[in-house]
Amino acid sequence: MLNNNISDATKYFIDLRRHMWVAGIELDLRRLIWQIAVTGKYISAKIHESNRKLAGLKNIYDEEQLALDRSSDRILRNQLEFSGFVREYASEELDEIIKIGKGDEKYYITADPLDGSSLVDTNLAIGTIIGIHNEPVPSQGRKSMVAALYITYGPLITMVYSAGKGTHEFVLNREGEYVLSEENITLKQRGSIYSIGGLKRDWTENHARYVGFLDDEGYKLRYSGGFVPDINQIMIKRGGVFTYPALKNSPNGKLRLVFELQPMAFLVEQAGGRATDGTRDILDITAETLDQRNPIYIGSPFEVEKAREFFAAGKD
Ligand code: AFP
Repeated sequence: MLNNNISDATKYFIDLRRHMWVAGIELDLRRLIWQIAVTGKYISAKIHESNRKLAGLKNIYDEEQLALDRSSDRILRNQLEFSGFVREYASEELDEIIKIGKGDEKYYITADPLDGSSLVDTNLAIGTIIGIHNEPVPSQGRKSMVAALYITYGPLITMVYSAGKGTHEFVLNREGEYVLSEENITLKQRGSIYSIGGLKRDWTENHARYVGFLDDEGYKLRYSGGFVPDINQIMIKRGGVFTYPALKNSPNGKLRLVFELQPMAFLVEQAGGRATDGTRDILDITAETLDQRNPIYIGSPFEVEKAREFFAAGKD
């Protein structure tokens, strides 16, 4: 692991490949993470090129445009097909897991190629979420997940990864290199912001009491509607809680366990935080189906444990 006291001037020269090498991450995994990070550049170029146009629209040459989330999926899939490290690819954009390797590759990928695509027209940040497993998915997250990462497409393009040796942020610079910006991100025991998805009128009693507690404690609301930037905010501000809860009319919440929740739980745990559905650790939940949804409370230890307490003591 690199020196924590590394100066700002020095750390900007540490690129992603060097960081992973110094951290002692296994060669194939390093190469795979690198290839996915590179894909972020192509997806970001696609976002720019789309000029906010979404599915079903025609471009200036009168050609049908693919929705950005679907074209991001294609970019990712094409890149990984030739990587030599990926046996199977499961994407939120596809109905089935597809075999993209020869059959002897080590890794299984889960991808949410472009999360928050409905925010593209507003010019808010959006992102890509990746999980890397050494067993077929869907399976038990903690047991099979060896790495996770997300890429944010905002004013800056950043990449946050963990291969089980801490969580680190890199910024894409003008030369096209991912350079280290935050090493060993460590969440505080307790933060001061909350992000809450779902309509208030649909909240369960336990959840409403929990939010009431956060309000009384003076937490500030910070919600963009994009899972990646909302989690990234907690990472970079070093604390707080994001929740997309069980709702009266959708008891499993909205977000997908395999594609969204488990990769983020891995990254947050590696940063000293926690993630629960109210009773179980997100990474301990076995997915029954690829598109399974679960409620989530994720962030600093204090807020996540408080959520567990409210659910343990509560009625619903
Ligand atoms: P889209 O990909 O359809 O924009 O959904 C984004 C998302 O899956 C996730 O990124 C957000 O946290 C969540 O939905 C926001 O949901 P609400 O619009 O219900 O707040």
